[in-house]
Amino acid sequence: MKIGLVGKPNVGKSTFFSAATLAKVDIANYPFCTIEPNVGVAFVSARIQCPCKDIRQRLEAEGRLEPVSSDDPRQGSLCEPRTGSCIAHRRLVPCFLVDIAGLVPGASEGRGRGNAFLADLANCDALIQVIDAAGTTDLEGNPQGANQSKEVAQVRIGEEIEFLGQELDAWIAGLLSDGWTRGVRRVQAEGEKGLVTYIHEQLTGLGSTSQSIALSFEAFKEGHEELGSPWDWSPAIIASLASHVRTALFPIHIGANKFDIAPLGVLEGVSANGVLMPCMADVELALRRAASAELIAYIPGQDSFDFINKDALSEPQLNALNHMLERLSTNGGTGVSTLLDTVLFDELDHIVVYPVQDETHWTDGDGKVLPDAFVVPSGIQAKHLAYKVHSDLGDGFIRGVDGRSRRVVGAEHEMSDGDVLKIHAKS
Ligand SMILES: Nc1nc2c(ncn2[C@@H]2O[C@H](COP(=O)(O)OP(=O)(O)O)[C@@H](O)[C@H]2O)c(=O)[nH]1
Ligand SMILES: [Mg+2]
Repeated sequence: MKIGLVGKPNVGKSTFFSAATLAKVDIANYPFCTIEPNVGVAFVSARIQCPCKDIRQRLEAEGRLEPVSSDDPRQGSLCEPRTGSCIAHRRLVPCFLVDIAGLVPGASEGRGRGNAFLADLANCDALIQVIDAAGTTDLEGNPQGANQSKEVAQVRIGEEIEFLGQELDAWIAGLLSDGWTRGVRRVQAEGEKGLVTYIHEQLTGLGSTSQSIALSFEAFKEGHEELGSPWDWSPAIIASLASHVRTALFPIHIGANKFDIAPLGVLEGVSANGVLMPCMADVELALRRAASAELIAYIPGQDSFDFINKDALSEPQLNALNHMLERLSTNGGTGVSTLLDTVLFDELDHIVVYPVQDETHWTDGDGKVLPDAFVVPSGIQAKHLAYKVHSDLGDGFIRGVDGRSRRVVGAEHEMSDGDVLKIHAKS
């Protein structure tokens, strides 16, 4: 799972990236992170509590475990995550983030990082456009002064959102136009179905499915009364088709950043082709740093934090933190984790499941409790999950056993959020 951060310069992409990926990660588990400096791991809290809670409840009920003591640093968690962590049964799971610099006018014509930029975008499962909700920068990212009126900020926001859409549209139109006339003539005997297949083929590599192309083609047709033969379509018609396809393939979620200095009500009437969330990336970064320095206890996503040791703080530090505390409560959090959570679990519809080797103790071969948490599409079938664990487990799949009900499940069993599954396979 890979989420790309994109946007014009100076909006706070790198700040968002640093804040979200601040947690120390054993990068040995993620080989490609060491190669690409702009790729990092953000830890997102699973929506369903870690199944180690069930283990604790069972053991406590059987009198084999004392209730959680107030000084337990793990606050009751019993699992041993290979990556991420779990405190108070709040299990953190990895989500890859990419800081994609290079959105400049003309990227679709190869300017700036042009094609490399677009290839980066195409490799992501979802895009978050970080925008400057305060309107403090122009389209090239040049500072325009901190105190912008709501009207000016709204105009800039509109331009900014349109700008990325236009670059993506132009890029897709370019991919479609390549060999268009010849291509569509070749499929003319197959009618519309052939045409949709042809478009799909032209765009493989962008994560298009024939279904998403078919749907966007319907929407495109509705917008045009008389289309005539595809080989006669003007560049403007192909551009319109590209725009419909882009909307289907690249919903763009928006992190309306610098919300701490944005004029009141600036997002009223702003619409996005995806989630729109106010964000304060630099507040998130400051809070996470303060938390790793053990000055505060802050759980990303929450709208408040606790001071750990006020006496250790200088007056400016205390003032700054109090100021941030106020911001958090008026905005309901910094928006950084909440946006990732919403995109990953709601928009991409992913769930967290726990493969184990021992269906009774929920351990792996070494006796580790619930070491792995997999982030997978909702409803993934047991056998597909097996493939994600190891190709041998997929190839040799015999049956699964649901860790909670102990029921045997078949290859096509659909997994739900928080499931624990033992996989039996031929070795
Ligand atoms: N007021 C405010 N400034 C921010 C916020 N996030 C980032 N910035 C500032 O915006 C500037 C550009 O940030 P950067 O992350 O380098 O932007 P990028 O070019 O999009 O990667 C820096 O001075 C940041 O400190 C925010 O939430 N609020
Ligand atoms: Mg940057």
